[in-house]
Amino acid sequence: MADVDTDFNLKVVLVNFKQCLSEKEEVLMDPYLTGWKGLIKFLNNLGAVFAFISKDVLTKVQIMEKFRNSEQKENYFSLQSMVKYEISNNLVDFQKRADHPDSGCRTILRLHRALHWLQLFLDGLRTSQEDSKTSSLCTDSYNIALATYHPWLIRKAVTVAFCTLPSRNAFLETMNVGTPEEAVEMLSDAMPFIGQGHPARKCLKPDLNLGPPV
Ligand code: 1Q0
Repeated sequence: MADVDTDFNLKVVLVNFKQCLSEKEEVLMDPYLTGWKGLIKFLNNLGAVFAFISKDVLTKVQIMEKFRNSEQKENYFSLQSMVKYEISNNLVDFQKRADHPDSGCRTILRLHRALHWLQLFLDGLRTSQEDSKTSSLCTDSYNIALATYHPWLIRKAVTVAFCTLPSRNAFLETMNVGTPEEAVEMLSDAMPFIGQGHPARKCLKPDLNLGPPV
């Protein structure tokens, strides 16, 4: 089960996500979940205000780990094999959350939307001025990638949590990859492969008539 200790190094996390993508452009579940566990470490270091976010992510990672430890584990080897298996066995709710409230498809879709937020946020951090506010960078990326999918109460709670974030440079230092300048350089190297995760988002909408899993 998810074993989340406290050290955080963004480079290690990004390497995990890089390892997700197989030569056949499949997204492999185990390194994907390991990458997420790294992000949970970071969230845990941000303080109590972020606890509700890290709890939600941990729950979703645990749902996926349960599949990977079940008799069906081979079907959850990659995101693609998971989609194929769950769709062909009617294991995904499309109209309302009912018979399969915690399907792999709905769970991964939510994690993947959050990774889109992260991609936008890290790019904002990389390209912004030294005196930029992290709360504004976070809010802008949140509004693009996630806010549409969250109810009013969550949107408000998230906005309040963003206001407690450290400054841009302090943030870059928490990445544990050297000085803020070195962190920016590392992010510049990493951004192209972060974008490569997108084939996975396509595979989570296998039938456009059905829409995304609810
Ligand atoms: C840096 C600060 C991090 C802020 C995180 C921003 C994302 C806000 C997400 C808000 C989630 C609110 C909690 C619950 C939401 C759920 O309702 C929702 C839907 O799930 P369900 O089952 O109810 O349908 N859940 C989600 O949308 C998933 C949200 C996951 C958020 C994951 C955020 C990952 C952040 C990691 C921190 C990485 C920072 C990177 C390091 C940078 C270093 C310079």
